[in-house]
Amino acid sequence: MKKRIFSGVQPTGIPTIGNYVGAMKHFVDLQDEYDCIYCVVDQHAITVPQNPTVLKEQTRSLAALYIALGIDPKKSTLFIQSEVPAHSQAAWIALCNVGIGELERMTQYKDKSAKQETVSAGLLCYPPLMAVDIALYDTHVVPVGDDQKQHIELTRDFVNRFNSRYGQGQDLLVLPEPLIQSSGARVMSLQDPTKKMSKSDSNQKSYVLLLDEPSVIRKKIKSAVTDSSGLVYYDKENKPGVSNLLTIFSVFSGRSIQDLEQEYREAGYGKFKTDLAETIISVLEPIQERYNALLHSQELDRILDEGAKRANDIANETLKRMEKAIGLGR
Ligand code: ATP
Ligand code: LTN
Repeated sequence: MKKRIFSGVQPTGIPTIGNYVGAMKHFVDLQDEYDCIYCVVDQHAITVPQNPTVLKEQTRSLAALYIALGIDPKKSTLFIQSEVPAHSQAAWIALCNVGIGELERMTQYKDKSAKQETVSAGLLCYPPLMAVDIALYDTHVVPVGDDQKQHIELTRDFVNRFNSRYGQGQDLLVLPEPLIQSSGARVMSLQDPTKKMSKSDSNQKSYVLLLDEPSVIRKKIKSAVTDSSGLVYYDKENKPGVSNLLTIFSVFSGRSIQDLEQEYREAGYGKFKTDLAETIISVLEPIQERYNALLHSQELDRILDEGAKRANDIANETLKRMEKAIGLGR
């Protein structure tokens, strides 16, 4: 039997090329080797304030984008988190088996809570929900970007604790492993290459979105921060901007960084950026075409209905197993 993969993306905006390079591109590549389950984690999105109409639109849009990127519903399961109630039911159990101190140590919580006027309890309690997203599907492998490493560690701690508290010598839940790519696991902001590229950044020039038009992509890449040396080579410490662009170029073109350095070292930043923008556009254009055809189709609803059905079947079984072990119900 194939090993199981689970991963999720929040519908907090249109995904950036950072989401693509760090996670979503690999979701597609992993479909043949694994039994993949991918999720639009809308319940995670409401840990910070969201406009209801926009959230609904972004949820559908993200689902369409997953398929446009190449998630094949014949191979993989795609569903929306809130359509599988077992996630919130199991999250309560996880919350009762995770300490507040563990949650307060999460760097994503520290970063995001610092940006909020009022911090919801949900923002603090987000990692146990993520832990059960993963555990409910007996997941072996979780492909994510580098920023999620700490959440996967917490998931592993929860699974180990749950098994030892309630398993009576048996593993009730599967212990998952993160899968973090060696290159592109942390794409940086185009305006401040010391910060992660993020779709919720207030500066639109800091990211390229997967649905940006070619003219916008050209402009954003052109205005990306570099340095004054004029030479194109990889040196993360001293040339963070250029190194970030090289990483993006490498993933989008399938060429090695060394190969790109050889061609562009003395070509000037202008030529380097023009070619990078055209490479990104050539990958994104067909994705955008498929996305536009899918967004309002009944096919998308059919795929999501089928995905929710399969996800509910698997998740309910695990939830029952958890409840029984704990002694909940009659
Ligand atoms: P937000 O910007 O709203 O905080 P996000 O983009 O950080 O959200 P998700 O949409 O949930 O968060 O991320 C989906 C996947 O993309 C995760 O696996 C995450 O690790 C990865 N990811 C996010 N940003 C980057 C980045 N800059 N580089 C590489 N991978 C990333
Ligand atoms: N926390 C992740 C999104 C996420 C996720 C998951 C990723 C929610 N549930 C389960 C992998 C597996 C984020 O903020 N990027």
